[in-house]
Amino acid sequence: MITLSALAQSERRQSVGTMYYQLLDEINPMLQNAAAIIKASQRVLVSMHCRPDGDAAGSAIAMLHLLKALNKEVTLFNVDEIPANFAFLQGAEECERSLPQNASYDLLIVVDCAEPRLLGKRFPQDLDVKKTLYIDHHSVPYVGADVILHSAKASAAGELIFHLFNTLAVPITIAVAETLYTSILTDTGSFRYSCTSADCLAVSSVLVGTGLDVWRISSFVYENNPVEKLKLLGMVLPTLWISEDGRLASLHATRDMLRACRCSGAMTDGFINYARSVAGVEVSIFLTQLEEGSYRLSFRSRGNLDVSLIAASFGGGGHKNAAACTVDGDLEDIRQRVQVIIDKIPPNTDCSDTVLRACL
Ligand SMILES: [Mn+2]
Repeated sequence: MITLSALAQSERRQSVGTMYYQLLDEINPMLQNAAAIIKASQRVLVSMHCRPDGDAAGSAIAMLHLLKALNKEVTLFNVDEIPANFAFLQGAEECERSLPQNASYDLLIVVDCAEPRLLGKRFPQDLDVKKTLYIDHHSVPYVGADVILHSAKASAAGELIFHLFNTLAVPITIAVAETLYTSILTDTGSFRYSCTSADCLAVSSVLVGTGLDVWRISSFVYENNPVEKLKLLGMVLPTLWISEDGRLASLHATRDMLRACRCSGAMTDGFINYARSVAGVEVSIFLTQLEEGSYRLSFRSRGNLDVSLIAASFGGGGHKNAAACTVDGDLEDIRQRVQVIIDKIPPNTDCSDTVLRACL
C-alpha cells in the first residue's frame, strides 16, 4: 500500500528531478527559427570571436558536433588558434585557420560574438555566405543576422546551444557535454559570477549527468598553465596600481614583458581578476600593449556596475562585469581617461545604467 506521505515524497522527488528551464519561455521562438535555418542548410561554416575563450571555443566545437550529427558539411574556423587549455575538447583539432579561396556556404553560424567586427581583422571579407545565424548572450544582439538566437540572461552561448541540441533532438554525448560544460564553467567564472542562474545550474546538472569527468575538465582548463604564463604573471603583478580612493585598480603587460616571457597577449587572460580581487576595488582594468601607443584595455567590475557601457564609450563592448576595447594613447593617459569616468560615478557598486550613462 502506498501511503499518502510516500506519494507526496515521490511527487516531490519527481518535480525536483524534472528540469524546468525559465529561459525557454524567452528563447523558444528563436530556437525554432535557428533549428529551421540549420535544417535548410547543407554547407555550414562555424566561427566565433577572435582570441577564443572557453565559451567561444566550447560552443563553436559543440556546434561542430551538432551539425555533424545532422549530416551537414561543416567547417570550423577561427582567425586565432584555440588556446592550449581548450585543446582537449574533442573536435578542437578540426578548427581551421584559413579557408579555401572563393569558398561558399549556405549558412555562417557565429557563436559568442556580439558583432562581425569581433570575428577579427583577419576574418575573410569575401566569403560567399547565403544566410547567417548569430548565437550569443552579450548585452545587445547583432541585428544584422538573418536569424538570432540571443538572450542576455544566458550564462554562456553554450547554455543556448544546449537548448538547440534538445530542439533538434540531437543526443548530448559526453564529448558534447564537455564542450558545453567548458562554456558554462568558464563564462560563470567557475559558477561564481551573478550569471550563475538556476537555469545554468540545471543545464550543468544534465551535462554532468552524462558522465563527464568534472575534474578532468577543471584541470585541463585551469591547471594546465605553461610555465611562461606564470613567469609573465610574476612580471605583471608588480605593476599593480590602485587609485587614491581605492575604487580603480590596474595591471598591465608591455610588449617587452611579453617578449621576455615568450608569451602572446592571450596569455594575460585572467590576470585582470587579481586587480579586481583587491578589497574595495569596484573596477579593474588590464592594459596589454599592442604596439607603441596602443593598448587592449580589459575591464572587470563588481556588482551592478556595467563596464560594457564604459568599454563602449571607447569603441568596444562586452558584458556587464567584463568588457574590452582597444585604445590609443600611453598608459598614464589611458588610465587617467578611465579614472575621470570612475570619479564621476557615485561610490557604490549598485550604480544604475542611467546614472553610469550620465557619467560617460
Ligand atoms: Mn560567452
